[in-house]
Amino acid sequence: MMDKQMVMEWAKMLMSYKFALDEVSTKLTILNEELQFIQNYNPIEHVKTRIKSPEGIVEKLQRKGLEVSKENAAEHIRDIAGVRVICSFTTDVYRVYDMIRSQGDVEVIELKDYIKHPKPNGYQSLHLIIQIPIFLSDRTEHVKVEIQLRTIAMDFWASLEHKIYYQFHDDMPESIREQLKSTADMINMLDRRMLRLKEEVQKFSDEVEVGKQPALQM
Ligand code: 0O2
Repeated sequence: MMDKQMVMEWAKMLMSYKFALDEVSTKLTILNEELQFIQNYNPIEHVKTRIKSPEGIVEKLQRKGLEVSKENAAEHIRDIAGVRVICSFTTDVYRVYDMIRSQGDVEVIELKDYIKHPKPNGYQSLHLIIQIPIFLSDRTEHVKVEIQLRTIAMDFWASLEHKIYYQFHDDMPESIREQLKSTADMINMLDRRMLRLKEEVQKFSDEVEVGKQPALQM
């Protein structure tokens, strides 16, 4: 149970995470709009942000066997601020990752590639923990943000798996576990086929463009 003073302190801490999320969202919007302008192409389908609730933070600290304190939360809970970036194709996921990590004020402190190395249940995503500065009236704070990047198809799978997991926890029936794994494999195949299809279509449009050039020069 938190007293009034503690509630105020936690609210202040969460405010910093909210500002960090605002910064990351703005960065992603700028990158997407710039690419739309220059190349007429958006690598990002959509972005979702969320701040973990104080109850969620307390529960995660307790699960990790840590004392509930603001300091432990800031040090050990790295997904207080979470951003999920949904892209059309796997190539876009890595493209957005490259753009994020090359921003001057972004420090990538951890990378987990569950696309190249899916989890045993089939989960695929690229996870980053980044640290970015936020500039307050009297100080600069360096705030951690978890970014999950995945394709629309991977997101479709992960949303259903998340719901199923919360229903069964560790008692998931074997048949459900197997179906989740086999649908994850289908998702992987679908992503690869969609990418091949897109590349093939791109080749056609490039040829049309090349074919057009002499006509344009005439
Ligand atoms: P929620 O409810 O989404 O916030 P850590 O956070 O570093 O202590 P871990 O497991 O090492 O714990 O981190 P990891 O692997 O980077 O996973 C963190 C988040 O990724 C999870 O947050 C989920 O959002 C997502 N995730 C990881 N594995 C799975 C999975 O198998 N299925 C689905 N659907 N999502 C997954 P939380 O806090 O567990 O949950």
